[in-house]
Formats: sequence, structure tokens, C-alpha cells
Amino acid sequence: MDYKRILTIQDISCFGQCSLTVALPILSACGVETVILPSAVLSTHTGGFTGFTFRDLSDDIPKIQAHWQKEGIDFDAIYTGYLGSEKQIDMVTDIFNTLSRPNCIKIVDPAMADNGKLYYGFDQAYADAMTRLCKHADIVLPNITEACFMTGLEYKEKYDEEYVNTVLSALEANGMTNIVLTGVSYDNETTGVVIKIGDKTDYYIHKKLPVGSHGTGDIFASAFSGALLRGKSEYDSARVAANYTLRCIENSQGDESHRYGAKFETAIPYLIEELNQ
Ligand code: PXL
Repeated sequence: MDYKRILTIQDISCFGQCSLTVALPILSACGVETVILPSAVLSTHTGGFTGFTFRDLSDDIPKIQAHWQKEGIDFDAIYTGYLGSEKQIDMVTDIFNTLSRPNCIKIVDPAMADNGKLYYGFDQAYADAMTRLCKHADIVLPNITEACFMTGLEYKEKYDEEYVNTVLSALEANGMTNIVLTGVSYDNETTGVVIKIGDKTDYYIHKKLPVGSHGTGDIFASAFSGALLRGKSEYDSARVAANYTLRCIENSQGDESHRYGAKFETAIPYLIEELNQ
């Protein structure tokens, strides 16, 4: 098996099953050497908790980058998630330019918003900085809310295919050619992922569960990145990642005390089976 090396840059939310505590195990399970660069350390994620700690690691990032450059450490892929500040977003652009192997795939999940709202602590200036980073990515993985904050389009809860095409065109006008738009749902029973690679657009549709969990965007993005590095197409990577995410949510249903995250560990054997198909 081809053995690839990925760098993932996002925070460590010590408790809460999101960002690096999800990305590292999932990417490792995909059979990919996973290098981490923590952007911040929080006691919990910011969704549904109050009073969490937040240690910004911005000062360490350029030093870690410089050491890796000195050691000749570089990557087949770089995947970014939640970043702590605008300053860090600019640092990541520099990391793209200095630590990439030839043909390095740069995947940006602009993890900053959901359900029409930015996450705690973020504003439009942050969203604008994320839009700048997305221009440097080979593939971006926004949900509809994030796409709206990056394009200035109105967020809608109910929409049709025409609206989704407008969102895709607006992202493209902002320099994003390969887009995996998540959480695209036209009715109450189904949801799915729109995969637009260059001029080709596909829709992978699957059932919608009544309740979601926090961190599912990170589960999807990690499984997508892992599948892509295992040689799957963008469409197949999105299909594998969507099915796996659905399984994780299913395995967490009925446990009201676990709404802070999804029990993603329980479905790792299923993910590995899907990758080996
Ligand atoms: O899952 C996205 C995410 C990652 N990291 C932190 C978050 C969130 C979403 O709220 O708060 C710290």
C-alpha cells in the first residue's frame, strides 16, 4: 500500500470529540502517516460549553515550521480545520508554500460556522481571512453556512438546486474550483454532499437522521482526506466519508448525555472496510 504523509492543522479541544482528537485517530485508521500541528488548546470545544480555557499557540507555529524546514520534513497533503485567529490563517498560507511536497494536496475545511451562525469568537473579518486561505486550497469543504459567510450570499434554511448552484458559482468566483459542499438537503428525509470538481458536479444523497451531533464536520473532513490519500476519487472519498459520518451519528443516537460529540470510534472498523473495497 502506498504510504502517504499528511499534516493536519487544527485545535486540540481536550474534551468534546472534535478537531485533532478526531482527525488524528481517523487519519491513522485510514493508514496515513499523520503529523499534527495544534493551533490552540481548549479544555472543551466552544459549542454548548461555557467557561472553556483557550491557549493560543500562534507563537509556536512559525518555530515548529522552521524546525521542520531545517529537518527537511514535508507533506503529500495538508488538511486544515478550526484555526484560532486571523493571524494563524495567514501562517497556514505560508506553511502551504514551504512544507508541501510536489503535488501536495491542500484541503481546507473552513470550520467556522453552522446553522446560519459563526462559531463563538469569530466575525466577518475572520471569515474573510478564511476565504483568502481557501483560494490557496486544492479542495475546500464548506457547509452552506460557511459558503454564505465566504461569499456574502444570504443563508437560507430551505432552498432548491438553483440556490445551491448560485452558492457554488459564488465560491468559484472567489477562486475555489474544487468544492465539496456538505449538508445539502432538499427535503426532510434526505441530505447529501455536492461534489464539484472543475466543471463536473455530482450529488451524493443519503438518509437524514433526526438529530445530529457536534464534530461531525471534522469526522467527515478527516475521513474524506484519508480516503483521498488512499487513492479514492473525490466523489468516492465524499461517499465513504458521508456513510461513515452517518454511522457515527447513528451509533450516538439515543444517548442524550453525548450530544457534545459523536461516538466515531465505534464505526472505525466500518470505515476501514469501506476503504478496502
Ligand atoms: O468542530 C469544529 C470545532 C473545532 N474546534 C473548536 C470548536 C469547533 C466548533 O464549535 O469550537 C474549538
